[in-house]
Amino acid sequence: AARDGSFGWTKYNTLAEIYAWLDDILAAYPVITEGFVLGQSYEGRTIRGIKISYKSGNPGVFIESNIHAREWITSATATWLINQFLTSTDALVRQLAESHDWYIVPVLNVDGFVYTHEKDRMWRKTRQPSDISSCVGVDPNRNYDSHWMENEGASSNPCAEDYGGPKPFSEPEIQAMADFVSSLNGKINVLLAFHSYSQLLLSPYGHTAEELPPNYEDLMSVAKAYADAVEGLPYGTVYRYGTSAGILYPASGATIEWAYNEQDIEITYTIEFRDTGRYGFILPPVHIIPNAEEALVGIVALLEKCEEL
Ligand code: ING
Ligand code: ZN
Repeated sequence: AARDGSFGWTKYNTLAEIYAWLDDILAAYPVITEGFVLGQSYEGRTIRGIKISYKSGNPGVFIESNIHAREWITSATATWLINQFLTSTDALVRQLAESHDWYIVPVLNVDGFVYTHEKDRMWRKTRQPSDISSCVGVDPNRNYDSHWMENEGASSNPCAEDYGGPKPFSEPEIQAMADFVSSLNGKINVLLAFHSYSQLLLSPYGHTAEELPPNYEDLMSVAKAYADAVEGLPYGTVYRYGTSAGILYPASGATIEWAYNEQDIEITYTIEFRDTGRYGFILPPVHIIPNAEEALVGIVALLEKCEEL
């Protein structure tokens, strides 16, 4: 648990350490926080989340983190944000924390995450075996039922890193996410999916570069607010932004695509955190707090910009 000193932001934590810390947080803030269970993973682990709500009826912000197993900076950042939303004394952070309902899942791909700690640091996918191949796992960020497998946005080869799976929602973790977000019934206004690395804000669409989303201008002005806020910090970190298919590569069946196209959540981004490739996924722990500070000022600016729309 947090009190015995095993959890912190000067190192990367295991799933057990994150869950023990989450229990401490839920116990310390019983009025403002509520734990929720998203569902069970293929290997039977519980996928947990936390809702932070200072008052009911606030606009909802959903944060999905560590859908890709090796992207450890994402859960380190998500847990740091949870702590900030509960403990920050900064007036702007407090105001923002208190005026939104936060739903945060620090580790979505729990099986893959444990596998990166115990067996293979560079694992990306889930851990469900395939019926047609000896290769294991599906790219969970290609498994949502939204333009699934269209336009070469995912691979049909089970050995590929971007394998879309045998069918949409074949992965229990992704089905659980979809069921939970749908059950919130329009209460989510903003959905952020945390990834690493590349320092990018990616908006829909991922399934095509031929077309732009209807609120493209808004998505870009909100992304610019995030990037400008990060650049305002003394670290000198630069974020670029654009649509997934436009500035990165075509990708179908991703979380933000499903949330935007099928759930009518109008503000959705994939955020690719530090760095730009020097360390890549194996980002040294000294980056955790600076990266998290960037995420915090970015999200504050993003939500402020949303209020102007
Ligand atoms: N990148 C994301 C990926 O799933 C992405 C980029 C997300 C593209 C969503 C399109 C839509 O490939 C990483 N680093 O995982
Ligand atoms: Zn990723």
